[in-house]
Amino acid sequence: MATPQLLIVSSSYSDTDRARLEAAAPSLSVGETTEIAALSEAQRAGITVAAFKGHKPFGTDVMALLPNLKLIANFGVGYDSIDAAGAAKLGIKVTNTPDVLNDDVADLAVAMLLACCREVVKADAWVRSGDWGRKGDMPLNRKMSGGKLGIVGLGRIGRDIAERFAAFKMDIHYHSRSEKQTPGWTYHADVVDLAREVDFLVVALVGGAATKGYVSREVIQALGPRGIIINISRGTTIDEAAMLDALESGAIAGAGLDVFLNEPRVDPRFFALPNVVLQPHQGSATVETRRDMALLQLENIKMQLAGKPLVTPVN
Ligand code: 8YV
Repeated sequence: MATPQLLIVSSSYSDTDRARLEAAAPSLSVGETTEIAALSEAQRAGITVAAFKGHKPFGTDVMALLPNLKLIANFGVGYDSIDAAGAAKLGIKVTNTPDVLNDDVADLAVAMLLACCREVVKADAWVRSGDWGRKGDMPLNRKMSGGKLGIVGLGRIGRDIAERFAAFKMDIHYHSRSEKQTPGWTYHADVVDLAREVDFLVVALVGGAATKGYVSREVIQALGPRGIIINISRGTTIDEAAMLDALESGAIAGAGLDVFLNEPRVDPRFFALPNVVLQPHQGSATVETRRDMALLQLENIKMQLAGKPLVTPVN
């Protein structure tokens, strides 16, 4: 049997994705990076490519266990779990799966803000529980169209989100490292100023150390009692304790969250809140997009194995 060259690191690949990876090269599988140390020295030495899907750390300590590793191909646009700078120093390339998921992630941001404003989840329960028949109409909710929307992080996904909300006749404001060419959206150099200005704040930052707690207690306070936060980025980008305090005290009105600090073990304080819409990190989780992400990851792996330039390198 040929020496396994490809290490599949995930327990969550679909059968189809896994079969495609296994067809690309002789492979070995582990569920998590923490299981790599248990492979034999010969197995670890044979690995040149890792197909990674997950959010547990892939640091240089793990990379050091794979002395001939040349590529970590990440399933996902966000690669904050991987120490990409450390990988570069070890001569290891990292790739991600950008762009193919922008539509779905942006769609979910819209869905969550609409769900918060129009109380879609509560309204569904109102009908199902029979309250409509028993109690009559539900109390009125809140208009989203025409509101003032702020985006923190105007990258590829942030821009797609802004374009969608612009179609809801919203006044678009944003904060990012630098001012961008936009169709009339307002730039704020200071994220606190942005929060003070808008009704709705959508967080579309990259994850990682540089953005940890970027949406701070001060930003959350500045958003104010009518403010709603939407997060489709990473749980780390918001000071989660400060956001929970603000949601509980009414310092902000609500939140729509697809990502959490300790996901999938979400802080139970969230479960008691009537003013949040909670999603299980499913921004990119449609059949169509997950297939495209898998194919892009696979394409990078095939290029590496063929000694050709990578499609979407990040380091
Ligand atoms: C994950 C994501 O990749 O692309 C990203 O950055 O967060 C997701 O699409 C997905 O949950 C698989 O782990």
